[in-house]
Amino acid sequence: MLMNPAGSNTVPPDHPRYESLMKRSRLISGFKDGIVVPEGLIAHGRGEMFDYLLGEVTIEPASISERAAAAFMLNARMPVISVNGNTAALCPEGIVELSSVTGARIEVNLFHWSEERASAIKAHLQRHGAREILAEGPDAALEGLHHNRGKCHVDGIYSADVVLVPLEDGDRAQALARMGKVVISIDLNPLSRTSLSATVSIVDELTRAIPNISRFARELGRDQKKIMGIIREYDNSRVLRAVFDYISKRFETLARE
Ligand code: PTJ
Repeated sequence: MLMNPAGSNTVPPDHPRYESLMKRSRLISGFKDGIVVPEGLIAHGRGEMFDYLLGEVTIEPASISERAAAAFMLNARMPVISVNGNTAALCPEGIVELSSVTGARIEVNLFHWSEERASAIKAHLQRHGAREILAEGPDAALEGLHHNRGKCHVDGIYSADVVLVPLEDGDRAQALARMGKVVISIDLNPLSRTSLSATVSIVDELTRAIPNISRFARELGRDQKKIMGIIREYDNSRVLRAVFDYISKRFETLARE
């Protein structure tokens, strides 16, 4: 039986909702440690709801996006993984692994900015093996976002050509897209502005998506021909249509059972 990181309670591994309860537990723990904001707990609930619609599995269209994400990141001049409170709490080891497989920088970017939280998230990622992390002292602003949400680093997403944004706010995803970057989103809501404005929309749960991208990146290695082929053939509108189709067919099937 694993200890529940949120406190003294334990989550029995044979509980049918074990995985889900452990994710909540990680977020509550992150909230108590000043990593996750209260809004992050609400955002997670919304994500859980969409995950139910997908059947809590990586569906084929998401897998196609995850493979494309790996290809774009491997082909990038400067790939950056943007990490917020929820991402750091849920998947720190996965982020560190993906950064090492793809050579992407890790940058802490927050919707609800505070220097203290950026610092706490950086320390949390370092405890999970991350070395270089851009966090405190942002020195740039995303074009068109003249408030805290625009804060970033010149050596991070500001100059990146490919940016992975898990659980991103729509305004910031759109600002990055307007700046001409390849935006790879991970968002369980296929209707969010983030999913609709990304170059590669991964409609999958974060802790499934991140290791999947790492696996695809490892498989692709330095096979430039394969990488370029995947990039050329990738069609994000087709992927999003396939997600809508999957959800509606799943409901049609359930309705007939
Ligand atoms: O740490 P901060 O200050 O940067 O704030 C982070 C949050 C998540 C609070 C902030 O970015 C925010 O408010 O995001 P939104 O606009 O609520 O969007 C979050 C999106 O992520 C929603 O569409 C959710 O469905 C989705 N989501 C939530 N949990 C997961 C998820 N998608 C994939 N995996 C999840 N675990």
